[in-house]
Amino acid sequence: MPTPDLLDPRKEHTLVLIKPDGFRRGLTGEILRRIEQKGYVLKGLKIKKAPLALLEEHYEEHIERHYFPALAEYMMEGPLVAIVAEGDRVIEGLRIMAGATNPTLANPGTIRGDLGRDWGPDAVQNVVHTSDSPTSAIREISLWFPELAYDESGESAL
Ligand code: FUP
Repeated sequence: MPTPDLLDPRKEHTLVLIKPDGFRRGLTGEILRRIEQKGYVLKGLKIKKAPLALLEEHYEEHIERHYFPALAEYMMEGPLVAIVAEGDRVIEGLRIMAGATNPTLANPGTIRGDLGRDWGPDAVQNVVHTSDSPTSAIREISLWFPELAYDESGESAL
């Protein structure tokens, strides 16, 4: 009997984080609205203060980079919102909706282009994170939503 709150691995999922700048600025509703109006389905949603150990795992590819300490500090400035979104090609779709990493350069119409900008020389505050590949999405969802671990039987969906 499948457990109803597990994710169906036959469907595509991605992790979205509304970073602390986005949450603090009251942009959560606007970002959720965009995700839902695009037609993606919310499968997980929580407000959380990220511990350093979680960020070190989440940003494992960046941990040796010079900017990692500033990035971690920014990500721990306050609560963030973690989201699992579901839908066909949702990983690619949300990357396009998020826009370029640098919010000053991100196109208008994207989340970062419409809602973000540079705020000075410290960490790039770009409002959202979205998973960049199916492998990253599975890894990141299991980090932020261990309770939503994929149902290997493929039988369950919310
Ligand atoms: P993205 O996939 O667009 O979220 O961006 P990256 O995976 O390249 O980078 C992850 C995060 O590291 C970005 F959100 C911002 C931060 N970063 C910096 O702060 N400085 C840099 O030079 C590069 C990335």
